[in-house]
Amino acid sequence: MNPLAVTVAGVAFPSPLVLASGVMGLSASSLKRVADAGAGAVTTKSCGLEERKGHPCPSILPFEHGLLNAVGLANPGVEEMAREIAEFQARSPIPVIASIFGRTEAEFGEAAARLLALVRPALLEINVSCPNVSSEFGQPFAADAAACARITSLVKARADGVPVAVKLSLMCPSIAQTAKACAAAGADAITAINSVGPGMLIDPHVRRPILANQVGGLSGGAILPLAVRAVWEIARAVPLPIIGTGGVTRPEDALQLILAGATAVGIGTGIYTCGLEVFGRINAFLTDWLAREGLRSLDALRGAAHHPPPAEARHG
Ligand code: RRO
Repeated sequence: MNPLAVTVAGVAFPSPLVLASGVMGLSASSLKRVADAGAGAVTTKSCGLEERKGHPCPSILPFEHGLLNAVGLANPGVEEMAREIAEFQARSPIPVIASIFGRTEAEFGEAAARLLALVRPALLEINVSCPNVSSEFGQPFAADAAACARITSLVKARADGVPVAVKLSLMCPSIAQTAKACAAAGADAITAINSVGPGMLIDPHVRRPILANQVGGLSGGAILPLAVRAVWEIARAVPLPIIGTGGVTRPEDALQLILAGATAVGIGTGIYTCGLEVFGRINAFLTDWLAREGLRSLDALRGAAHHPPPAEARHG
Protein backbone atom coordinates (compact mmCIF):
# COMPACT_ATOMS: atom_id res chain seq x y z
CA MET A 1 0.00 0.00 0.00
CA ASN A 2 1.22 3.51 -0.86
CA PRO A 3 1.42 5.35 2.48
CA LEU A 4 1.18 8.77 0.79
CA ALA A 5 -2.08 7.99 -1.06
CA VAL A 6 -4.94 10.35 -0.24
CA THR A 7 -8.49 10.75 -1.51
CA VAL A 8 -9.93 14.17 -2.33
CA ALA A 9 -13.65 14.25 -3.08
CA GLY A 10 -13.55 10.62 -4.14
CA VAL A 11 -10.49 11.07 -6.37
CA ALA A 12 -7.38 9.04 -5.52
CA PHE A 13 -4.09 10.98 -5.47
CA PRO A 14 -0.90 8.87 -5.17
CA SER A 15 0.70 11.73 -3.20
CA PRO A 16 -0.88 14.62 -1.27
CA LEU A 17 1.28 17.09 -3.22
CA VAL A 18 -0.65 18.98 -5.87
CA LEU A 19 0.62 21.37 -8.52
CA ALA A 20 -1.15 24.61 -7.62
CA SER A 21 -2.84 26.57 -10.38
CA GLY A 22 -0.79 29.24 -12.09
CA VAL A 23 2.60 27.57 -12.41
CA MET A 24 3.49 25.20 -15.28
CA GLY A 25 -0.21 24.70 -15.89
CA LEU A 26 -0.70 25.84 -19.47
CA SER A 27 0.37 22.82 -21.48
CA ALA A 28 0.19 19.03 -21.39
CA SER A 29 3.99 18.86 -21.55
CA SER A 30 4.58 21.07 -18.52
CA LEU A 31 1.83 19.33 -16.52
CA LYS A 32 3.48 16.01 -17.41
CA ARG A 33 6.86 17.26 -16.16
CA VAL A 34 5.30 18.10 -12.81
CA ALA A 35 3.47 14.76 -12.61
CA ASP A 36 6.71 12.94 -13.40
CA ALA A 37 8.46 14.91 -10.65
CA GLY A 38 6.11 13.40 -8.06
CA ALA A 39 2.95 15.48 -7.88
CA GLY A 40 -0.13 13.49 -6.85
CA ALA A 41 -2.40 15.75 -8.92
CA VAL A 42 -1.86 18.70 -11.24
CA THR A 43 -3.95 21.86 -11.61
CA THR A 44 -4.15 23.80 -14.85
CA LYS A 45 -3.77 27.55 -15.13
CA SER A 46 -7.24 29.02 -14.62
CA CYS A 47 -9.07 29.34 -17.94
CA GLY A 48 -12.11 31.29 -19.01
CA LEU A 49 -14.45 31.50 -21.98
CA GLU A 50 -12.01 33.38 -24.19
CA GLU A 51 -8.27 33.60 -24.63
CA ARG A 52 -6.65 36.34 -22.54
CA LYS A 53 -3.20 37.82 -22.96
CA GLY A 54 -3.06 38.90 -19.31
CA HIS A 55 -1.31 41.96 -17.90
CA PRO A 56 1.77 43.46 -19.60
CA CYS A 57 5.26 42.60 -18.37
CA PRO A 58 6.85 42.81 -15.90
CA SER A 59 4.13 40.62 -14.42
CA ILE A 60 6.16 38.35 -12.12
CA LEU A 61 8.48 39.87 -9.55
CA PRO A 62 10.66 37.67 -7.32
CA PHE A 63 11.92 39.28 -4.11
CA GLU A 64 13.48 38.07 -0.85
CA HIS A 65 10.37 36.50 0.62
CA GLY A 66 8.50 35.15 -2.39
CA LEU A 67 6.84 36.47 -5.52
CA LEU A 68 4.54 39.27 -6.46
CA ASN A 69 2.53 38.40 -9.57
CA ALA A 70 0.09 40.14 -11.82
CA VAL A 71 -0.13 37.57 -14.59
CA GLY A 72 -3.70 38.73 -15.11
CA LEU A 73 -5.46 35.48 -15.96
CA ALA A 74 -3.46 34.87 -19.14
CA ASN A 75 -4.91 31.69 -20.64
CA PRO A 76 -5.80 30.20 -24.02
CA GLY A 77 -9.54 29.80 -23.34
CA VAL A 78 -11.46 26.70 -22.25
CA GLU A 79 -11.47 24.91 -25.61
CA GLU A 80 -7.69 25.06 -26.04
CA MET A 81 -7.18 24.15 -22.38
CA ALA A 82 -9.48 21.15 -22.84
CA ARG A 83 -7.21 19.94 -25.64
CA GLU A 84 -4.14 20.24 -23.39
CA ILE A 85 -5.95 18.37 -20.60
CA ALA A 86 -6.94 15.57 -22.97
CA GLU A 87 -3.36 15.28 -24.19
CA PHE A 88 -2.08 15.17 -20.62
CA GLN A 89 -4.61 12.47 -19.72
CA ALA A 90 -3.41 10.39 -22.66
CA ARG A 91 0.15 10.64 -21.32
CA SER A 92 -0.24 10.43 -17.52
CA PRO A 93 -2.50 8.61 -15.02
CA ILE A 94 -2.15 11.46 -12.49
CA PRO A 95 -5.48 13.24 -11.84
CA VAL A 96 -5.85 16.65 -13.41
CA ILE A 97 -7.75 19.50 -11.79
CA ALA A 98 -9.16 21.92 -14.35
CA SER A 99 -9.22 25.46 -12.95
CA ILE A 100 -11.87 27.78 -14.39
CA PHE A 101 -12.84 31.40 -13.85
CA GLY A 102 -15.57 33.73 -15.07
CA ARG A 103 -15.82 37.47 -15.41
CA THR A 104 -19.43 37.16 -14.21
CA GLU A 105 -21.12 34.55 -12.05
CA ALA A 106 -22.91 33.10 -15.07
CA GLU A 107 -19.63 32.72 -16.96
CA PHE A 108 -18.37 30.21 -14.38
CA GLY A 109 -21.22 27.84 -15.22
CA GLU A 110 -20.69 28.43 -18.93
CA ALA A 111 -16.95 27.75 -18.67
CA ALA A 112 -17.60 24.51 -16.79
CA ALA A 113 -20.10 23.33 -19.38
CA ARG A 114 -17.91 24.20 -22.36
CA LEU A 115 -14.87 22.50 -20.82
CA LEU A 116 -16.77 19.37 -19.83
CA ALA A 117 -18.27 19.05 -23.29
CA LEU A 118 -14.72 18.33 -24.47
CA VAL A 119 -12.90 16.63 -21.61
CA ARG A 120 -13.52 15.10 -18.17
CA PRO A 121 -10.98 16.27 -15.60
CA ALA A 122 -10.78 14.50 -12.21
CA LEU A 123 -11.89 17.69 -10.45
CA LEU A 124 -12.94 21.21 -11.34
CA GLU A 125 -11.41 24.12 -9.44
CA ILE A 126 -13.49 27.30 -9.32
CA ASN A 127 -11.09 30.22 -9.05
CA VAL A 128 -13.06 33.03 -7.42
CA SER A 129 -10.00 34.63 -5.89
CA CYS A 130 -7.55 36.08 -8.42
CA PRO A 131 -6.22 39.12 -6.52
CA ASN A 132 -4.89 41.26 -9.36
CA VAL A 133 -7.71 41.85 -11.87
CA SER A 134 -9.88 44.19 -9.82
CA SER A 135 -9.16 47.15 -12.11
CA GLU A 136 -10.98 45.14 -14.81
CA PHE A 137 -13.50 43.00 -12.92
CA GLY A 138 -13.96 44.67 -9.52
CA GLN A 139 -13.26 42.95 -6.21
CA PRO A 140 -12.77 39.17 -6.38
CA PHE A 141 -15.94 37.10 -5.88
CA ALA A 142 -14.09 35.47 -2.97
CA ALA A 143 -14.71 38.62 -0.89
CA ASP A 144 -18.44 37.85 -0.92
CA ALA A 145 -19.55 34.52 0.58
CA ALA A 146 -23.00 34.70 -1.02
CA ALA A 147 -21.45 35.21 -4.47
CA CYS A 148 -19.14 32.21 -3.89
CA ALA A 149 -22.17 30.10 -2.96
CA ARG A 150 -24.10 31.17 -6.06
CA ILE A 151 -21.10 30.38 -8.29
CA THR A 152 -20.64 27.00 -6.62
CA SER A 153 -24.30 26.15 -7.31
CA LEU A 154 -24.04 27.29 -10.92
CA VAL A 155 -20.95 25.18 -11.56
CA LYS A 156 -22.30 22.15 -9.69
CA ALA A 157 -25.39 22.25 -11.89
CA ARG A 158 -23.21 22.00 -15.02
CA ALA A 159 -20.44 19.76 -13.61
CA ASP A 160 -21.97 16.46 -14.71
CA GLY A 161 -20.83 14.72 -11.54
CA VAL A 162 -17.23 15.98 -11.66
CA PRO A 163 -16.33 17.07 -8.09
CA VAL A 164 -15.87 20.78 -7.53
CA ALA A 165 -13.25 22.53 -5.37
CA VAL A 166 -13.60 26.25 -4.66
CA LYS A 167 -10.35 28.20 -4.43
CA LEU A 168 -10.73 30.79 -1.68
CA SER A 169 -8.85 33.89 -0.59
CA LEU A 170 -8.04 35.29 2.82
CA MET A 171 -9.14 38.68 1.50
CA CYS A 172 -12.67 38.30 2.88
CA PRO A 173 -14.41 38.88 6.22
CA SER A 174 -14.12 35.19 7.25
CA ILE A 175 -12.67 32.40 5.14
CA ALA A 176 -14.41 29.85 7.41
CA GLN A 177 -17.80 31.44 6.75
CA THR A 178 -17.07 31.57 3.02
CA ALA A 179 -16.13 27.89 3.07
CA LYS A 180 -19.37 27.14 4.93
CA ALA A 181 -21.39 28.97 2.28
CA CYS A 182 -19.64 27.01 -0.48
CA ALA A 183 -20.18 23.73 1.36
CA ALA A 184 -23.89 24.49 1.74
CA ALA A 185 -24.02 25.21 -2.02
CA GLY A 186 -22.57 21.79 -2.81
CA ALA A 187 -18.79 22.26 -2.97
CA ASP A 188 -16.91 18.97 -2.73
CA ALA A 189 -13.58 20.46 -1.60
CA ILE A 190 -11.96 23.75 -0.67
CA THR A 191 -8.62 24.99 -1.99
CA ALA A 192 -7.02 27.61 0.27
CA ILE A 193 -5.40 30.01 -0.19
CA ASN A 194 -4.83 32.05 -3.32
CA SER A 195 -2.03 34.60 -3.31
CA VAL A 196 -2.52 37.45 -0.86
CA GLY A 197 -2.97 41.16 -1.27
CA PRO A 198 -2.51 42.63 -3.75
CA GLY A 199 0.80 44.17 -2.77
CA MET A 200 3.18 46.61 -4.43
CA LEU A 201 6.93 47.01 -4.72
CA ILE A 202 8.50 50.26 -5.96
CA ASP A 203 11.87 50.63 -7.66
CA PRO A 204 13.50 53.46 -5.67
CA HIS A 205 15.82 54.28 -8.56
CA VAL A 206 13.06 54.98 -11.07
CA ARG A 207 10.47 55.86 -8.43
CA ARG A 208 7.72 53.79 -9.97
CA PRO A 209 5.90 50.54 -9.11
CA ILE A 210 7.84 47.65 -10.66
CA LEU A 211 4.93 45.57 -11.89
CA ALA A 212 3.33 47.00 -15.02
CA ASN A 213 -0.02 46.36 -13.31
CA GLN A 214 1.37 48.21 -10.27
CA VAL A 215 -0.05 45.62 -7.85
CA GLY A 216 0.13 41.84 -7.67
CA GLY A 217 -0.67 38.84 -5.48
CA LEU A 218 1.90 37.83 -2.86
CA SER A 219 2.95 34.17 -2.75
CA GLY A 220 5.86 32.17 -1.35
CA GLY A 221 7.25 31.47 2.10
CA ALA A 222 5.93 34.67 3.68
CA ILE A 223 2.31 33.49 3.30
CA LEU A 224 2.75 30.01 4.83
CA PRO A 225 1.46 31.13 8.26
CA LEU A 226 -1.59 32.66 6.59
CA ALA A 227 -2.28 29.41 4.70
CA VAL A 228 -1.85 27.31 7.85
CA ARG A 229 -4.27 29.54 9.74
CA ALA A 230 -6.78 29.48 6.87
CA VAL A 231 -6.69 25.67 6.64
CA TRP A 232 -7.06 25.43 10.41
CA GLU A 233 -10.18 27.63 10.42
CA ILE A 234 -11.74 25.91 7.40
CA ALA A 235 -11.10 22.47 8.92
CA ARG A 236 -13.05 23.50 12.00
CA ALA A 237 -15.89 24.94 9.91
CA VAL A 238 -16.66 22.38 7.21
CA PRO A 239 -16.34 18.59 6.76
CA LEU A 240 -14.79 18.93 3.31
CA PRO A 241 -11.35 17.89 2.08
CA ILE A 242 -8.99 20.86 1.89
CA ILE A 243 -6.19 21.39 -0.61
CA GLY A 244 -3.95 23.56 1.58
CA THR A 245 -1.89 25.92 -0.57
CA GLY A 246 0.44 28.80 0.20
CA GLY A 247 4.14 29.15 0.82
CA VAL A 248 5.18 25.50 0.83
CA THR A 249 8.85 25.03 0.03
CA ARG A 250 10.07 22.68 2.78
CA PRO A 251 8.73 19.28 3.83
CA GLU A 252 7.81 20.62 7.27
CA ASP A 253 5.65 23.26 5.59
CA ALA A 254 3.55 20.54 3.95
CA LEU A 255 3.32 18.70 7.24
CA GLN A 256 2.06 21.85 8.96
CA LEU A 257 -0.80 22.20 6.48
CA ILE A 258 -1.73 18.53 6.95
CA LEU A 259 -1.62 18.89 10.74
CA ALA A 260 -3.88 21.93 10.37
CA GLY A 261 -6.39 19.77 8.48
CA ALA A 262 -5.40 19.66 4.80
CA THR A 263 -5.90 16.43 2.88
CA ALA A 264 -3.65 17.60 0.05
CA VAL A 265 -1.01 20.32 -0.26
CA GLY A 266 -0.60 22.68 -3.20
CA ILE A 267 2.81 23.83 -4.40
CA GLY A 268 3.25 26.68 -6.87
CA THR A 269 5.83 29.32 -6.00
CA GLY A 270 7.88 26.54 -4.35
CA ILE A 271 8.73 25.40 -7.88
CA TYR A 272 10.25 28.83 -8.62
CA THR A 273 12.35 28.78 -5.49
CA CYS A 274 13.29 25.08 -5.22
CA GLY A 275 12.81 23.61 -8.68
CA LEU A 276 10.67 20.60 -9.56
CA GLU A 277 12.72 18.51 -7.11
CA VAL A 278 10.52 19.98 -4.38
CA PHE A 279 7.93 17.25 -5.05
CA GLY A 280 10.33 14.32 -4.74
CA ARG A 281 12.01 15.82 -1.70
CA ILE A 282 8.75 16.33 0.22
CA ASN A 283 7.37 12.92 -0.82
CA ALA A 284 10.55 11.24 0.48
CA PHE A 285 10.40 13.17 3.74
CA LEU A 286 6.73 12.31 4.33
CA THR A 287 7.35 8.62 3.58
CA ASP A 288 10.24 8.54 6.09
CA TRP A 289 8.25 10.49 8.64
CA LEU A 290 5.34 8.03 8.49
CA ALA A 291 7.72 5.07 8.80
CA ARG A 292 9.45 6.64 11.81
CA GLU A 293 6.09 7.35 13.46
CA GLY A 294 4.86 3.82 12.73
CA LEU A 295 1.94 5.16 10.67
CA ARG A 296 0.54 3.50 7.55
CA SER A 297 -1.01 6.62 6.05
CA LEU A 298 -1.38 10.37 6.51
CA ASP A 299 -4.85 9.91 8.03
CA ALA A 300 -3.60 10.03 11.62
CA LEU A 301 -1.73 13.29 10.98
CA ARG A 302 -4.55 15.13 9.22
CA GLY A 303 -5.89 17.79 11.57
CA ALA A 304 -3.84 16.36 14.44
CA ALA A 305 -2.77 19.82 15.63
CA HIS A 306 -6.35 20.55 16.72
CA HIS A 307 -7.27 20.11 20.35
CA PRO A 308 -10.06 19.22 20.54
CA PRO A 309 -10.13 17.72 17.02
CA PRO A 310 -12.48 19.16 14.38
CA ALA A 311 -15.99 17.73 14.76
CA GLU A 312 -15.93 15.61 11.64
CA ALA A 313 -13.14 13.52 10.19
CA ARG A 314 -12.04 14.40 6.71
CA HIS A 315 -11.13 11.42 4.65
CA GLY A 316 -11.97 12.94 1.28
O1 RRO B 1 -3.31 35.04 -13.38
C1 RRO B 1 -3.04 35.60 -12.32
O2 RRO B 1 -2.52 36.71 -12.27
C2 RRO B 1 -3.31 34.99 -11.01
C3 RRO B 1 -4.43 34.21 -10.74
BR1 RRO B 1 -5.69 33.74 -12.03
C4 RRO B 1 -4.67 33.75 -9.43
O3 RRO B 1 -5.65 33.07 -9.11
N1 RRO B 1 -3.75 34.08 -8.49
C5 RRO B 1 -2.67 34.81 -8.76
O4 RRO B 1 -1.88 35.09 -7.86
N2 RRO B 1 -2.45 35.26 -10.03
